[in-house]
Amino acid sequence: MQANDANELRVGAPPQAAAGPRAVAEAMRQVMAVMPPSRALPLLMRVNQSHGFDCPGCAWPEPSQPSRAEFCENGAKALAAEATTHTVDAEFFARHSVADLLERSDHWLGSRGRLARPMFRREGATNFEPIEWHAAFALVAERLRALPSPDAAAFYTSGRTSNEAAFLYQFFARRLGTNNLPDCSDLCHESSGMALTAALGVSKGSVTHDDFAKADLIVVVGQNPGTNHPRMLSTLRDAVRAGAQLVSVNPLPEVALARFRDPQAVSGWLGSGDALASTHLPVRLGGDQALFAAVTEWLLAQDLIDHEFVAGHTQGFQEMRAQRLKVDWEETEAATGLDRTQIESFAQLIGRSQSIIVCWAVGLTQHVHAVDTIREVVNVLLLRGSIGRPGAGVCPVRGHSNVQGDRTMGIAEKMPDDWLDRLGMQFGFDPPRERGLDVLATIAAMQQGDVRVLVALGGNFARATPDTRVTEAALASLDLCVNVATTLNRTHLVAGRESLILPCLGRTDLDLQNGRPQAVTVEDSMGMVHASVGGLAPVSPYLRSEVAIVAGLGEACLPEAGVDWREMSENYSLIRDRIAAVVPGFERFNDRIRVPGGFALPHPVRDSCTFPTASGRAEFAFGPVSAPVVAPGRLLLQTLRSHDQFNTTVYGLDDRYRGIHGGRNVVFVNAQDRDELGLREGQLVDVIGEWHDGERRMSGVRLVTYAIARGCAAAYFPEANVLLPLDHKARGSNTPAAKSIVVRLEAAGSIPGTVLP
Ligand SMILES: Nc1nc2c(c(=O)[nH]1)N[C@H]1C(S)=C(S)[C@@H](COP(=O)(O)OP(=O)(O)OC[C@H]3O[C@@H](n4cnc5c(=O)[nH]c(N)nc54)[C@H](O)[C@@H]3O)O[C@H]1N2
Ligand SMILES: Nc1nc2c(c(=O)[nH]1)N[C@H]1C(S)=C(S)[C@@H](COP(=O)(O)OP(=O)(O)OC[C@H]3O[C@@H](n4cnc5c(=O)[nH]c(N)nc54)[C@H](O)[C@@H]3O)O[C@H]1N2
Ligand SMILES: [Mo]
Repeated sequence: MQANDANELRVGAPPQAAAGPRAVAEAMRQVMAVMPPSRALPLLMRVNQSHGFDCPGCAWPEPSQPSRAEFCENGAKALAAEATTHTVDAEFFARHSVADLLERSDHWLGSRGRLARPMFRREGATNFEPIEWHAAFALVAERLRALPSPDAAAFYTSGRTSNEAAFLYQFFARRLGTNNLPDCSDLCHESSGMALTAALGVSKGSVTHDDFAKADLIVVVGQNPGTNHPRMLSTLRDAVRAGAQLVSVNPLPEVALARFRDPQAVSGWLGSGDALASTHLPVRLGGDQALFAAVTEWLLAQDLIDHEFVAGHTQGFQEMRAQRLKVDWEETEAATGLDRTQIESFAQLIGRSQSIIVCWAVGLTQHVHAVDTIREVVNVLLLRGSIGRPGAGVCPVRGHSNVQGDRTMGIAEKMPDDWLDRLGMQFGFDPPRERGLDVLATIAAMQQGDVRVLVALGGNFARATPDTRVTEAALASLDLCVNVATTLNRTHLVAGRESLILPCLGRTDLDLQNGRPQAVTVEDSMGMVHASVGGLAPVSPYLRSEVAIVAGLGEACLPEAGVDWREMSENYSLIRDRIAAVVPGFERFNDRIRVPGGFALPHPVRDSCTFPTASGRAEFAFGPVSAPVVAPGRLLLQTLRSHDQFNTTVYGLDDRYRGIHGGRNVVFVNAQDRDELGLREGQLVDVIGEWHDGERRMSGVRLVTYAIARGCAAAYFPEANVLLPLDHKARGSNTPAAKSIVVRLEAAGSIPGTVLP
């Protein structure tokens, strides 16, 4: 495959502030390049408005009073990719063989435009050919029926899928008889869900948008909102203006956390913008558990504890205290790369603050000790009583715009028994109870030949998962892969001896069923559920909604299921009635989505400071504190996102906020580490992952000297997934440890090591 690189890489200094007029110009440029103004204008006027559609980008919530233009530069890129009038039609597939397409980069594939026809690749064929919808559904039904058991199929979901489509999809899988419902959340915030459920009894974040302005202290750990959740910057700016202090804990000095120029305000265009984080702690990768454990030690030693809260609401304090008072400062300094004074000033700030919010994203979740790390963060909030009241709490910032909603709808390999009971009662069947497969287990089952058919409702399984070569081989061995998608990606090409591409409507498209426009619903990162109504004319008459496609599969595969698939697909309110009967918190669902802004799902911790754990109390964690071990001469590498991508969809080759232009094939290294390793700025290196089963190599990568914590390195996802084996994953959550890869750097072209596999 071509690298996502134009070989024109230029490296400059990062800018002084994020956003500003440049961001508006970029947003406009992206949108205008791929559609006429008559389409662009209504698109931008409807995004994130109560009468319009939810931005298909990130999961950051809309404020209760959205501004007229409630979108950001990167939202605009997501909109442009979806609302483009360029199409990938039957003629395109006739012109380009699969072998040809496999040579193309992610950037090239994704920027061809919207998939416009259902396509099929027969076994052994060189090209995809058009197929009619009914024939595609019949083919899937035939292949599923031929399987030895329903568990030989797996049903993947990516986080853009609406609540309605997700609910129908999980019912379809369970009615077939399997809980094999892996999803992108397994690769993303699963560690947050595990940690929060164990500590607080609720898997979701406990703050709302309005809490930010009430906080004294906001800590952003392991997250780069300037790129990945740009609308969060206005929230942070407002909080700072209202008096909150902001601390960023990150191995990189992400520019957007330092200074923000609001593209929607005159001051942002003319002035130098607002300073955001007053403190930046350049922690080492994976050093966060040690950092928060040391903060705990300090708070305990200084007795800066909310004793009333601890006594009234928590369990495990004495055990935790005994363990954490033993924290060793020398080990802490080594693990965090920070010195004791830095850590103590941070602890002081925490000890002084009454209302603390900690935000994090995948910088915390993609580590071997991710679950323990998040529990350590929660320990600190519990000690300060900073949870379950206004202006305080946990804020795991989710990725995809409806990833949280998909989980709420039952997209998970294991749902609670009472949930399955209600599902079974609602549809008159007995849902399977054994735990299904998550993403990594699905790959293992494909390798064993136990999973033979993969259906994917969105996403890019081949590129989002670790060990690219191994995973692609596993995908290639499937009997059939079915991809419901908006744009072309590599999974569609590599997976399955037979492969189906089923083109669907996106969030921005007008979804007419039986002549009536349909709304779908989504849940944001803070548990607000609201409606989304697309308005643009679909680019091809062949497109079907995700709901209609799932219903089509249902009708073909499960005609005897005792449900009227077609009726539900013609009127999504009927699906919402079913959701209301099965999913807690969705009572009177159809009524409540008529309210602009939607409604909040119940959250016992936030609503009444009650903790639905087994003990009825919030649980302190007191297990061992750990950090990644890196041998001398090696670096710890994280994989991260550039400013010009949405996960595996690469919009462009720049990473403006880090000074990178025209290429993605880079590895960021600290100047001192570079010198100690005897390497030079700009030189081509091989990045080599060293594992128990052999090495994995990325060749010919440009070394970029960067202000990154000592001993650490960074390279872009998805390219760097080749370095990561499948068994390097978070304990407990099974999330690939994509932020914790021990590597060796070699000048490119030096003696090659063994390349496995
Ligand atoms: N435009 C755009 N928006 C997106 C996405 C996108 O690709 N593009 N992806 C969406 C998705 S699915 C997700 S999950 C989110 C991801 O949002 P982020 O979590 O912001 O994504 P990453 O780019 O992986 O950045 C990880 C950040 O954590 C830091 N970090 C890494 N390891 C550590 C660590 O050990 N400790 C600490 N303290 N910091 C660390 C990195 O330096 C970086 O700043 O964004 C969502 N929004
Ligand atoms: N090394 C490394 N690996 C990672 C990560 C990392 O930080 N480092 N991050 C992980 C994370 S946080 C995540 S969430 C996963 C993401 O994993 P996925 O969710 O599988 O990947 P995406 O790139 O978001 O999926 C993009 C594809 O979704 C399809 N699509 C887009 N919109 C729609 C829609 O509305 N409907 C349908 N049906 N399809 C649509 C398009 O075909 C597009 O090509 O990757 C993970 N992988
Ligand atoms: Mo994610």
